[in-house]
Amino acid sequence: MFDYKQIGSALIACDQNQVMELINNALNEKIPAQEIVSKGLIAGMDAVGEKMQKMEMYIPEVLVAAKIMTAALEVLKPNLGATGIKSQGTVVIGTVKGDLHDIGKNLVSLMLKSSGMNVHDLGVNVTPENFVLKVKELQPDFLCLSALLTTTMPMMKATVQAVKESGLRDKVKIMVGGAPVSNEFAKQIGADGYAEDAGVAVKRIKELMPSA
Ligand code: B1M
Repeated sequence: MFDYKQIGSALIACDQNQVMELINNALNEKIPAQEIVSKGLIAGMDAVGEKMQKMEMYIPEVLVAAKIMTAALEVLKPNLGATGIKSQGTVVIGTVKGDLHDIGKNLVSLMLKSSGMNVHDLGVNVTPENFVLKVKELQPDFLCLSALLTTTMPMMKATVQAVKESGLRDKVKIMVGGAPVSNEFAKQIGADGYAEDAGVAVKRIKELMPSA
């Protein structure tokens, strides 16, 4: 049986070669890429987060671990879902102003693309004004906001508010996600939905898609 914990240990050790070797071994053992991501990489990053909190790992090391995770996701990309299928709708996604965390957002973006969505990823530290500009320009079905810090959650509210003020609120569904975010919070700020992880994000978006 594949030992997913080894991936976490290699992430904590910031050993990219080891992470890549383990991922290739798992793929050779025909383990689904989705499981390698959730049981290996995400669980590993959670362990990195715990070490960060206890000050057993510091920002430069966490950054290296994050870069390794991004590289690992690149390797797994072709195995994460269907490609070349007809577009199922348009999504604009980004991490809100003040927040530089992008691994989770990238994963959501990747999974949405794999499920046939046309995804426009605006990156990190996106201001409410820029979200509004892109909604105006691209007229997406969904606007997805990511936040990993409790201090940047209010930016989600500010973004929903800015979309309202632009007169576009009834033209786009807004979904929020990220570790500190909850369903309650989504309701409080007037978003249309919340997704706890990338898989759920794809499912919810498909359910809420206007033509569904
Ligand atoms: Co940051 N960081 N960090 N960090 N970091 C956390 C989030 C933290 C929980 C660590 C801790 O203390 N335990 C803590 C936040 C505490 C809080 O606010 N409650 C924290 C802190 C404090 C900070 C700094 C302030 C540290 C400092 O400078 N003193 C600083 C802030 C910088 C800033 O943003 N302005 C900071 C910096 C960094 C790094 C740059 C070093 C690096 C980010 C690198 C990068 O992203 N390129 C980093 C990292 C890596 C983390 C942890 C360790 C891992 C985050 C991650 O990538 N997880 C994190 C601890 C943790 O989360 N366990 C931590 C893996 C990822 C796949 O999961 O992002 O949750 P996640 O995404 C999931 C879901 O949340 C959901 O789906 C994803 C996939 O399933 N999801 C969505 C996410 N977005 C969605 C959008 C949707 C739907 C679902 O739209 C619909």
